[in-house]
Amino acid sequence: MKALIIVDLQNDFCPGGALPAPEGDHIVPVINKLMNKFYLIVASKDWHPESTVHFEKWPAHCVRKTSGAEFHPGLNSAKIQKVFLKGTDDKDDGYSAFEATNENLAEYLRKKQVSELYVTGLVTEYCVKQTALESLRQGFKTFVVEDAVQGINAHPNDVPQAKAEMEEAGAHFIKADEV
Ligand code: VGL
Ligand code: ZN
Repeated sequence: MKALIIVDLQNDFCPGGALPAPEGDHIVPVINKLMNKFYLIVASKDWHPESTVHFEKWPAHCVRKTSGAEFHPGLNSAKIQKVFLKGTDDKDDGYSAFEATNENLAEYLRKKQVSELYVTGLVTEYCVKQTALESLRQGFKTFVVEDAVQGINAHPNDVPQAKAEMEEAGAHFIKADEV
């Protein structure tokens, strides 16, 4: 069984948001189409309290229940079976979707007999990377859909370096059309 995870495809990580990936919105149609190839689709949301140590490193973003924390309006979110909320603690970053506090992602996937996880969303060098690395540690065969992720790329090597790290750890990079 394979599952699709959409990491943090929220307004604040898209152009016009508080912490945007410059082309974050470009992956929305790619993911909408990709969803047709999966029975099991889950997503994560960065879901921060108003005040958190995380905002000492980053501009405030994805504060729970604000419009910045909503999914990008173009995303076909009706197809998402479960949303995992992370970064909910005021004392840590909660980058990985496996750190969700409303429900345990690894247990959820195992219960659904998932063995392969396809990772998409925002942003490549933080939450996508940490989710993919933890997925590998949890024993899932892990694919990163390269035209369905986007980075902030504050330093021009950030995204290439993140990809190298994921590959080194055992992640497979594929294109949406190849899924
Ligand atoms: C993220 C930075 C801060 C992400 C979340 O979703 O990748 N990046 N919080
Ligand atoms: Zn965050």
